[in-house]
Amino acid sequence: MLIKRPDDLPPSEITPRPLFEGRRRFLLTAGAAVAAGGSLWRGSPSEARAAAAKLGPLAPSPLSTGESPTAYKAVTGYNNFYEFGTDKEDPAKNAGLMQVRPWTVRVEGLAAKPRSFDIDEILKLAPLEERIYRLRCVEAWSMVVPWVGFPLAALLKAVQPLGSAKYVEFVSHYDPAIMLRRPVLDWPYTEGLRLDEAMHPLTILAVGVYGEVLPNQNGAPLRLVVPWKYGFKSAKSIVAIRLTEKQPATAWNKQAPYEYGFYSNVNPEVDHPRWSQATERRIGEFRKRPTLMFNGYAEQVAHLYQGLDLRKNF
Ligand SMILES: Nc1nc2c(c(=O)[nH]1)N[C@H]1C(S)=C(S)[C@@H](COP(=O)(O)O)O[C@H]1N2
Ligand SMILES: [Mo]
Repeated sequence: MLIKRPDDLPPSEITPRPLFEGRRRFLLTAGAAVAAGGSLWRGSPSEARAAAAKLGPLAPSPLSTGESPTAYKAVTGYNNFYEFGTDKEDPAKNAGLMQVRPWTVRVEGLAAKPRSFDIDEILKLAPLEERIYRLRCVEAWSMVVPWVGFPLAALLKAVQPLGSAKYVEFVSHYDPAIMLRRPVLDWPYTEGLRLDEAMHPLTILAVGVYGEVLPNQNGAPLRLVVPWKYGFKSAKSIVAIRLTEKQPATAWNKQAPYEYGFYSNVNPEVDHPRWSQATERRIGEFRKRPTLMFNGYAEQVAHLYQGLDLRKNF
């Protein structure tokens, strides 16, 4: 986000992992078919997968978009996870070093019953669903991702937030032994939501993608997904979730406060200071498409921001 503008990134910059070649094409559990176009980015008949553990069976969610998911190899090979490098292909190359078991998530702060959860305990809190969501990166590209997860609200309710809790802070794992030490961001990566945004039924914790356990580069074993906000709000590899009274600091806002606000709702009318947010390039497509208000989720979330000046609160 600091270095390259989206339009400077040709698809040829991304090398597909040889791992995927010659393996069998995966069929979506929920029955949605990956578009079988010729290009790498649309998914070809020879598209193939690493052998990850299957999750499911997963009921299709009414909250899913009807759009075709972006190719598996783009979803899992074109990533932003700066702890593992700032190029899009770095996370897939480097995140394998991260140990995702055992994994503990502290859910703490202003709650009646704050406590730590083992990841396998979290998996049993609520039924897993497939949620096919649009993901709009602040860099003006987008994808459609078939996440597997459950509402964040289920985990928050388990600790009983106090009336004084107004915000939720998310803290990503940081291990300097295997991650970038250069302070590109103020590690650990942190993010935040208002409590009502966090409790919204569209807000999920994802543990899988494409019907399988989340690859490390996508934020294993547990990452946030907030589909109406720019992708950077969706913190990966979460180790702590904290209920707070004050608006938490966030990694990108600390890094460049005039460029990345706390809300970061997808908004075609409010440009990033260095580029337009009016259009986006869907990975796998050539022509740009218009960016939709709240990434197309206005009907479900616009009410959260009534009376708020979205230019000031960008
Ligand atoms: N910890 C952490 N979380 C992160 C990031 C990151 O660099 N570190 N990048 C964010 C950005 S900019 C985007 S667009 C999404 C990308 O998620 P994906 O790689 O699963 O598509 O993750 C977000 N979560
Ligand atoms: Mo992003």
